[in-house]
Amino acid sequence: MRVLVLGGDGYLGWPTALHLSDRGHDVGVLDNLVRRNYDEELGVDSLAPIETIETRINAWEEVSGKHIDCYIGDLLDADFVYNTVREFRPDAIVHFAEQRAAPYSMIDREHAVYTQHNNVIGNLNLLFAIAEIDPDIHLVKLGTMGEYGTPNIDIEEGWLEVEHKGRKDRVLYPKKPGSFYHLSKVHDSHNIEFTCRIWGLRATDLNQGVVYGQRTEQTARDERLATRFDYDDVFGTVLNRFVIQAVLGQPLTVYGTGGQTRGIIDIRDTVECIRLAVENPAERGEFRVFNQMTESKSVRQIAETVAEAFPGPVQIDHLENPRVEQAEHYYNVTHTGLEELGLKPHLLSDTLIESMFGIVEANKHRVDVEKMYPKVQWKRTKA
Ligand code: NAD
Ligand code: USQ
Repeated sequence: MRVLVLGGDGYLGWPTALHLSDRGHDVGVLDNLVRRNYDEELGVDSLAPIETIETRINAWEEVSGKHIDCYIGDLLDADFVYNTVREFRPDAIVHFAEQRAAPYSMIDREHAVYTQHNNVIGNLNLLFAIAEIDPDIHLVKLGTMGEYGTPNIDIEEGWLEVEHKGRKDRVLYPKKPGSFYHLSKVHDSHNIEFTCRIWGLRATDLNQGVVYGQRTEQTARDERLATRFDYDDVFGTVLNRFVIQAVLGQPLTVYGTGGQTRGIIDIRDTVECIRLAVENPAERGEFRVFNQMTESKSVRQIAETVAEAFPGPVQIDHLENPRVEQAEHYYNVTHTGLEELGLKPHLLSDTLIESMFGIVEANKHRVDVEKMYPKVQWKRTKA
């Protein structure tokens, strides 16, 4: 199949492009490289060095003999989006290209507006391009488990059967997101469902949990193929941060009691989930939702698992939570759709965590410890 990966220079987009290319698909990547600018803005950098997109693509061609097309441009530029879709003629478009850090979206008004504008309008430009150029294109869109929040009932895969005053209907699962970033994904989901229902587009919304890990079968083939590995308080995600903190001898930064529970997924499963979704498209008119996570863990359990796997002493600190989120809550998620398509999950294990220690050890001189501590506060009003 011809697959266009939007956000193909990012943490997940790049390894996904390689995974799809390795499996014989004709792959193109699109990116405006803005993620590299956020690093400059925040004064941080990926823990493991990453090459330019051109070097990465050339290295992949050298290693695998396979070519990846590259489109540098912004999803906010509708002409660019239309031209790229016309030129590449994809069967499927995998859409990773959004501002994805919850803390970034909560810095101030400007960052909240930027995040929602970038994400919602970029996605909308894409929906129009698909509808007007080729409505058969299957959109595989990255959503997030955080769209649902932490409701006191089981979380279903996107849809909920409701019985109300004696009548029944199937409705989109109610959303209770926890940041302006997570909200942008809710808005996207609604826009996508609308275009499936009204225009007959076909889409898969992948509500993904927090991803961990840095190496995949393909990126491990050459150092130049490495994907980014973020440790800072804005873009670093919880498990990756804890692993890095353990190796540096820094205390693990559990926010609050650590009772908050999240769905998590290994990066090797992320790339495989995308392949499965692409190779098994939704029907025309179908808005299909999968919960892309393999297990649930509380932040406290994640910290304890990392501490147990690390061969030296590890201190676990409980910081005042900079976010506003439920500390102790019910969390039970249905996530059978991708396993039914054939996903064989890699569950969190000591060996996986141990395999990450080496990458951190080799690059620990690059860490700015100051950037570990959370600075962005969710609260806006005094008292
Ligand atoms: P990332 O920031 O590393 O990658 C996103 C890429 O999109 C970047 O390379 C960026 O330059 C590009 N981009 C952003 N806005 C763009 C625009 N307007 N036009 C063109 N390119 C643009 O993020 P990631 O961690 O790889 O996440 C990818 C997707 O997966 C995001 O949509 C994110 O919400 C979702 N997701 C990520 C995680 C996670 O733990 N990393 C978990 C669940 C869902
Ligand atoms: N947390 C800590 N200590 C830390 C960092 C985080 O306790 O040092 C806690 C947070 O308070 C939160 C949880 O860990 O309760 C997850 O935080 P995170 O920063 O790892 O993840 P999050 O902000 O939810 O965002 C990440 C990705 C985002 C994706 C989301 C999936 O950045 O793109 O959408 O995970 S989910 O959480 O399922 O919505």
